[in-house]
Amino acid sequence: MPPISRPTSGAFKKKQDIVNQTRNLQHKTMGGAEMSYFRVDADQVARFARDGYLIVHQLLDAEETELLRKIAKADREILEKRSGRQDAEGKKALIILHTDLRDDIYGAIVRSRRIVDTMEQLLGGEVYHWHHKMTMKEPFEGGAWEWHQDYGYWYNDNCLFPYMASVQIAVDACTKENGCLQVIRGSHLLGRLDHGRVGDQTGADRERVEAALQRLELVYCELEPGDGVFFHCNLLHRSDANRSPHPRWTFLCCYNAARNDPFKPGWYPNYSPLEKWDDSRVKEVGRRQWETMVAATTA
Ligand SMILES: O=C(O)CCC(=O)C(=O)O
Repeated sequence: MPPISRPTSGAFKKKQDIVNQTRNLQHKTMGGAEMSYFRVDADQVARFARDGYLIVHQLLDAEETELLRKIAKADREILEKRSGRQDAEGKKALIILHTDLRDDIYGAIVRSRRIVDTMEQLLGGEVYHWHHKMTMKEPFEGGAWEWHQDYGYWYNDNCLFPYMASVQIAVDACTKENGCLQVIRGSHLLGRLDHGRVGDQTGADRERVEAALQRLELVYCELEPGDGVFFHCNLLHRSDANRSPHPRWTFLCCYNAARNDPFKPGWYPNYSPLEKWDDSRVKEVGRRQWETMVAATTA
């Protein structure tokens, strides 16, 4: 176990986060209904540069979150094609990953301005879609994700610079008990560490991780459904096995900077422009997708 465990989320911090989040919601009137979408500000960009991560509460609103949850949980492709990655103890965390974008709720979230514009601010320039995925830990069974940096292995996908980042969006509530994301604050500044095999996964050098844990703060990113955490590709992160009766599904969208196009083709896509969609399309596309799914089951 890591020697230091100091969750940051005191009452003050939580309040501050909510104040910041509220300040950064952009209000629009769409068809008479008031809609609010997240827009990152300079202070949050600076915090991301310092900490390597940024938590945004209600990145998706209640209806969008519910659409994502019910579509994902009824999605046959996820159930049939997801695969397991064994952790150090032999338990499996489940994952399904796509490099293509479709006109479904997943594609609408990946392309949504609130996320793409934020990524562009955080990474300092145009970004494109690297991949997106659902990670799933079923009650009592779901395994851990071991300590790693995403650039620990994306480096081997021919990206020269660590100009890459992800956002993890909670589909279910993510808690300490069901294996929420843990991050080592500021560890993205360590640079890329050596990685090796841990179970079926790629894990960061244990000795370095322990040394980082002695010096930097371990943060448990507990999220409500619809909350998101943006994190830098060199940020050390992990998550525990699910020891609870509650599922823990999360949706992750991953981006590469356009100026960091892989220097030779690999498994992940080379640069192609990412179409940005208005935030309102998440709901629009999600509602249509859900209606189609319901109609298919009742036909
Ligand atoms: O789902 C999780 O908890 C972690 C996923 C992760 O580490 C990753 O996608 O890099």
